[in-house]
Amino acid sequence: MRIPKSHPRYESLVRRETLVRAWKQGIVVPEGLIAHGRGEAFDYLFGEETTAPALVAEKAAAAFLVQAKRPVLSVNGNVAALASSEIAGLARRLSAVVEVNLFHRSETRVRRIVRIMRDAGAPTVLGLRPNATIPHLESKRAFSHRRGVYGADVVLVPLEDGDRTEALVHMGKTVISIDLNPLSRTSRMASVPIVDEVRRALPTVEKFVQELQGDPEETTRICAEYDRRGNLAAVYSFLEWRLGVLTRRPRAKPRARGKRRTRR
Ligand code: PTJ
Repeated sequence: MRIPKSHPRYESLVRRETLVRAWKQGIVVPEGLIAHGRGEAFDYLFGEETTAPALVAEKAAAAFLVQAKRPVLSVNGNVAALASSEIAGLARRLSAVVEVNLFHRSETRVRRIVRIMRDAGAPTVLGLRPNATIPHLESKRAFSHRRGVYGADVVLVPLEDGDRTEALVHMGKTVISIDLNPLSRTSRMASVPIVDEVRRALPTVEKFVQELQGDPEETTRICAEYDRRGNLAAVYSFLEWRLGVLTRRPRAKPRARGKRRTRR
C-alpha cells in the first residue's frame, strides 16, 4: 500500500507496512503484529517521544555496554524487520556479537533473520546450530550460543518476553531491555529497562556509546550511580503527569456555524 507523505501518522503507518511485509516474507510472526500494537498504544501515552527517564536509561545502557567484556545484542523477528541497521551499527561500534534468538523458533526463520542481519552489516551473527541452553527456560528461547547470549556478561534484549529476561538475570548477566510497556515483566525484571520505541532508543544508545568510549571515568560513575528502581518510578510518574495534563486540557470551544444568534 502506498502511504501519502502528508498523512499525519505517516511514520507509524510506514512502520506497520514494514512489519506486514516482513510477516508476508516469514520474518515476523503474527504474534509480532499484536506485540507491535501493544507497543504503539503505550507510545501514544508517552507522546511518541523519548522521555527524560528513557534518556537516562539509554545513557546507563550505553555505559554498561561500553564496560562489558562480552556484549551481545539479541534479535527477534520484529527487531530484524524494524531496526536491523540500527542493531548492526551498534554491534560494529561495540564489536558485539548479534544472536538471533526467537520465541517462535524455526530454523527457516532463524536463517532468514541471520541473513538480514549480515546484509545490514553486523560483523558476527549467531543463531543457527545453537550449542548451549539457558537454564530454567522452557521455551525455544532457551537455545543459545556459548559465544552469544549464553556466554555474555551484558545482553541487550529488545522486545523481549519476561521469562528469558528473568532467566538471564538469574544467570548473573546485566540485562538491558527495550520495551515500551513499563509494566511488562521484562521491564520490571531487567537490570536496565529502557522504556522507549526501539528505533528511537537504539541510535540514542549508540550516540552515548560513542561519547562514553572516550571517557572511562564517566562510564564507571554512571554504572555505579544508575538507580533502576528510581528510573522506573520516574517513568510511572511521567505517565501519571501526562495523563493528568490530558485530563486537565481545556476542550476547544465549538466553532459557531451559520448566522450568529442575537441575544435577547
Ligand atoms: O520473533 P519472535 O518469534 O522471537 O517473537 C517476537 C515477539 C515480539 C512476538 C515475542 O517476543 C513476544 O511475544 O513478545 P511480547 O511478550 O509480546 O513482548 C513484546 C513487548 O515489546 C511488548 O511489551 C510491547 O509493548 C513491546 N513493543 C512492541 N513494539 C515495540 C515495543 N517496544 C519498543 N519498540 C517497539 N517498536
